[in-house]
Amino acid sequence: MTRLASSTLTMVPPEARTPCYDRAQPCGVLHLGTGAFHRAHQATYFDALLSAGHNGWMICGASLRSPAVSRQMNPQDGLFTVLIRDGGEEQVEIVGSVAEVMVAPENPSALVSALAHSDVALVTLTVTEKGYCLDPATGALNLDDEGVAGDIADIASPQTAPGFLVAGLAARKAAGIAPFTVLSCDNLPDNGKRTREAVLTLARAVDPALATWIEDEVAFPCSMVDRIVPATTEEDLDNFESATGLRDEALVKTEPFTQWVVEDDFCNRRPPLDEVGVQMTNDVASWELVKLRLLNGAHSALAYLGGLAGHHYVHQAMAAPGFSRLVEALWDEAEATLKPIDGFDAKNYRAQLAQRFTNSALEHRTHQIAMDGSQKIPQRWLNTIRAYREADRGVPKALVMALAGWMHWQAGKNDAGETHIVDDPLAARTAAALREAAGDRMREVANLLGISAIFGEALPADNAFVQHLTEAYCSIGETSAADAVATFAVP
Ligand code: CS2
Repeated sequence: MTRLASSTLTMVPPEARTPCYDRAQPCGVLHLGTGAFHRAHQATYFDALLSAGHNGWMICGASLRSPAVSRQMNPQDGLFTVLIRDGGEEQVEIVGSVAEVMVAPENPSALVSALAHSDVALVTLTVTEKGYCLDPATGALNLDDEGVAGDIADIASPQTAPGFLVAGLAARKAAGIAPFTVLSCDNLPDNGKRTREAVLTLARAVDPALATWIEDEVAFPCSMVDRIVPATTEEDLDNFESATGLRDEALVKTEPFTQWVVEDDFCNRRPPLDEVGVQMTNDVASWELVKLRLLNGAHSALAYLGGLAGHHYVHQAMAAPGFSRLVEALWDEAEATLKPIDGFDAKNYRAQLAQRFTNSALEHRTHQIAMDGSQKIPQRWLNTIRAYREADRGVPKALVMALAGWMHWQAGKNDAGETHIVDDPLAARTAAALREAAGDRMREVANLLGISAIFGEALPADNAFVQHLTEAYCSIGETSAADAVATFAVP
């Protein structure tokens, strides 16, 4: 087996784009969470930047959990393939912007030293929603989280993303090195603000003077990221190997669409990302809401209802009876809660989303999107429902149906009675809520709504909402998710 690496780059098919720049240059970026999304998104923008001759913007990657990514990438000198798929078409790019990947748990202080290196001007993060250790309902740092408590007890050996940021910034302050900019690239509303709050809360708990310095000196711009990146399968790796003779364990597959909107607020050198298609703006929040409520909101609805109905992939769910009608209704509800943005055309955006969701070449698994729902649904659905209710528009039926789907998903069984794992940090809580209700559907709904870390206090007290939700939940229970969606009547 021949691995993709600098020495085997010549074996890559001639039509593939390969790095045309000297890769032996400083890492201006340190990235936390070098998973598939980072590789198909931010790493491709930095690859374009380096290709355009902007030196010093290689990425030093870090995995905060498993060593798997380093085993995939380090033997390949950080190189990896991006397959861009659209229906029957495929484009191949070899990306060279990642220099190496460190494994934080193996040597936390090595990562802290890397964060303190003066070449690093920017720290980017894709650690998923749960990686910030926030309370999903309030967005504040969860001080009861084990990792956070560990960081407070021993910040020299951090475990969490906020912990590494605090330790890295502390090391820079101590060495008299200017701080890096912290750029969150996760699907959270106000991701920069939330990251800042989390870092400040943690810093206050370990060293108040450091917290003041961070408050005064460090920029935490918000950003909106968008590209659909399904998890790579063994089959993808095997197919690439049989076509090229090269094994690429770090290969990622994605769609042609990509978008990155970044708030123009940097405290250290700013990479000229605007030259490679990044939208620099001062109104990221509006873009973020559009993306979370329309794209991610619909994605999660397709994941739970589609997953319950037995659809493995998003494009299959989109083609099943009633699903695209439900998605359109969900978009109507979500759109009603958004304020207009200059240069944003909701009709085109929705049409483009519908097309992206039907890209069958992506094979985007509903179960992948269903992961970590407790961390996702507050910003994807619940804030939308609240805004809709506050504007006196009645009860948003499609969002409520989606939420009823999420509730059924927690039982770990689909319409056909096949079991699935509820992959979620709060899975034990949702399971206990269902168990306690002993099969009484009204109580199941009430118990799940009682998990305030997800639902807060106001929504569970909203009677009209609870009544509609209970009806939707019962209708799925009495028939099936497939039927409930097929017969979903657009109000
Ligand atoms: C998806 C996202 O897995 C999920 O929750 O909704 O990863 C989605 O594909 C991206 O946000 C698209 O930009």
